[in-house]
Amino acid sequence: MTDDNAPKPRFAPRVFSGIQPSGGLTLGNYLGALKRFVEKQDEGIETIYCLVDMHAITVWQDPAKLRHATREAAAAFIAAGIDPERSVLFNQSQVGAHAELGWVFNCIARLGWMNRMTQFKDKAGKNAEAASLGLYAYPALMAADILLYHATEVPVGDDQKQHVELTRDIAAKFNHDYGVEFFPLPAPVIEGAATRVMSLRDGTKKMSKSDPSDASRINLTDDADAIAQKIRRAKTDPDPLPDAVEGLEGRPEARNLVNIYAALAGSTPAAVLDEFAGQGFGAFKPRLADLAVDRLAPISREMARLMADPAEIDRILARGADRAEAIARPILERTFEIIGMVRSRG
Ligand code: AQP
Repeated sequence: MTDDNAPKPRFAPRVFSGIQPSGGLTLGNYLGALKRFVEKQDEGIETIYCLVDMHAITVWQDPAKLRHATREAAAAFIAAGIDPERSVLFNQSQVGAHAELGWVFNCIARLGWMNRMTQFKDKAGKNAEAASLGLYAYPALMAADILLYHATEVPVGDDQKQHVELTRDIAAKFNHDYGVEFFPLPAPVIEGAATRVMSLRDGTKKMSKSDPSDASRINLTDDADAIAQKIRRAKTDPDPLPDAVEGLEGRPEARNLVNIYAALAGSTPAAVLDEFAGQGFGAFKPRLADLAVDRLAPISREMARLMADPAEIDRILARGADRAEAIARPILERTFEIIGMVRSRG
């Protein structure tokens, strides 16, 4: 029975998240983000998913490769289970409101906040002077991506938690400065056994699509042989698997492979160790490879099928962009009114 007197949430539940088409998607993107996006869609919440091509160009992208990666990422979303009828699926640059609200948020975010963003430090590295201004401003554009839809939930991998928290700070400061309750404070949703999939070559480094070493990651386009070979060659240690999760302490590579297994199997690291305790990687890796191929091969097959018709992918993105624009534009217009911009074009 519903309680009619219970306070109504001010914002309806709405999910927004995105992935950069800055290369082919990896197992990390799949387990940390894409798989979760599908689960959210299937929970029946309104879901909006974006290929954030404007974020991708914060570091140099070859134009032909960017176009290809954007279509391929769209194919990956659909192959993984995103239904473009039930979810809104589009690429960011087709909805100009993202850049417009991004500018407004550049004027809300404080330099002190941006200076604390660890991803900028990681990506800019030692040569921060040569990094683009866009790379520095990236989190303000990401806040715009989310708040443009009044999204309340943002499924992300662990590495993006700080950016979603910054989004909350930007929303709160906007609301406070203008004396409104206009933007929701969205919550990061970081769940599952593999919220931070690590490199297969270095268990202390995140698996990343832009890592120069292809052996460090599993790509969603890898065939069964490539997946098996990368797992066989993944860095490990000589000890057998422990019988409890605490035994993975100080063994980042072992922990990573156990987490990947658990996430692919829809299980938990503890249950995986129950099954494999005492076994070495010689026994564990082939089982992990079989599981990975079993889960990923249907996705890469479907991606290949979809990529044979790029015009259809473009049509899906165009339709998604129209639907996204219909939600975003009124929110942007209201934002401009709140901040005192004259809007006289009707
Ligand atoms: N290794 C990972 N484990 C779990 N989740 C991950 N994500 C990325 N890598 C992992 C999640 O995927 C979503 C999209 O990420 P992104 O493409 O916007 O950028 P990113 O986080 O910087 O990912 P990459 O692969 O490392 O991209 P590049 O190499 O271009 O910088 C996010 O939800 C992210 O958490």
